[in-house]
Amino acid sequence: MNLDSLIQDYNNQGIATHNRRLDFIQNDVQIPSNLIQKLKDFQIAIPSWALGTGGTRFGRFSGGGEPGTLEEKISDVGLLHRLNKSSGAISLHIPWDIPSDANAIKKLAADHGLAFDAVNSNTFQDQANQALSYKFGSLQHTDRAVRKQAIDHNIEVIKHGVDLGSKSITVWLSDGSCFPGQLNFRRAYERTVESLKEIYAALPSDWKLFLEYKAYEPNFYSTTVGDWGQSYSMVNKLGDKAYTLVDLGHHLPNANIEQIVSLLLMEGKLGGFHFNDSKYGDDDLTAGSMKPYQLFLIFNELVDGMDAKGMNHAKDLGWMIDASHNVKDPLEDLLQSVEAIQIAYAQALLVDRKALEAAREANDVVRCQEILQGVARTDVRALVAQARLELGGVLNPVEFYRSAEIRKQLIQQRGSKTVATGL
Ligand code: RM4
Ligand code: MN
Ligand code: MN
Repeated sequence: MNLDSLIQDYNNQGIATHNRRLDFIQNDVQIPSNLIQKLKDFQIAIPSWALGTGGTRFGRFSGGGEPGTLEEKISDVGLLHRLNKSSGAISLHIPWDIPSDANAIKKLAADHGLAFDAVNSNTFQDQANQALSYKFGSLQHTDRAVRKQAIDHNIEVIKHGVDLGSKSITVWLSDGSCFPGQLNFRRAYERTVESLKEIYAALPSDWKLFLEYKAYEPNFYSTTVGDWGQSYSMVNKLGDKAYTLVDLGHHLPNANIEQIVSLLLMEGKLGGFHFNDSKYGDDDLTAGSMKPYQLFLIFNELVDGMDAKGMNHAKDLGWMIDASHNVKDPLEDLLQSVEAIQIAYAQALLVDRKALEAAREANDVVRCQEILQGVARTDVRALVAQARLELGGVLNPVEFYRSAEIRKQLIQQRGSKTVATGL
């Protein structure tokens, strides 16, 4: 039986239960009339570097059937999108995923209903054929020739993106220092800005540059783009097309990410997101698996801040997952992440903003908490499933993926020893 009819059968079996759950929430909660449409419009890009099993520096335990080529990666993302109808884009990492024939890759993606989200450069590793080393940094490097090599690589990445119809580049630098005294902070900052300006100058007019920050790792003493303040001050120096990108795992413990998001949005400098979750550091775990309330609070600020500026939720920011999967099937993990993001978004859309604002003005702290937690404790999964169903997706993607034994088929097709490039 083909996938479409399997999905049809599966949905038919679950529809009565689904309708009961949907009725319940519709009777229980005041649902804005455009909520389902907003959920339907909201697409989350899947990273090309997270379709295989990730590892730690201690080991890697593959589950088999990993995509060995870019074509197979696109087919995996296409499959996710076929199931959830909300993963309609892929974000490529260069040189891990260089399209050899851009037109053919573009067509393949389009056949799966996929667009290309931000392209990502990589100057945090040395490649086999590379002339100069990034051991002591790339855009900040003391040697102009190394900086030039890194700048040229970023411009190359933009060119690949143009060929694919991508509209943004994400720059994440591991530049920094491992020991006190190693680096002149001011010079490193200035050199980085200077290099970024050259990359920025190569941006097509309808493109955006996202500058991602990270507090530490692989440099353990300082990171040159270490927090949102550093990224924000740099993108301000670049121009209107440069924005800060927030990766949820890149903060020091207990950072108030929702406040950072709120202020960056207010300043018009929030460009995009890398979703994941973490307990200790840049753990790259499934979105919403550790701190679902924080994810909701972040979406609460996103919706509030975007509405304040009349922004389009689906299109005006880059929504991407950046995760790694050590012990889960990567495809199941990504389905879980997308669902968690949609749940947090749906909940944020349910917040009674007038009531919240009134309670804030009255300094009614208890009421503020009641409003937010009331929403966070509402089970909105039937709303998310309804949006998926209306788009032709699957009622419960993870359950369907298992019942259709998709991983088993992928292992049969690709073998159990394939290794995907990426994290
Ligand atoms: C970094 C960062 C970047 C990602 C690389 C692979 O920690 O999050 O976004 O491109 O990992
Ligand atoms: Mn990231
Ligand atoms: Mn990261």
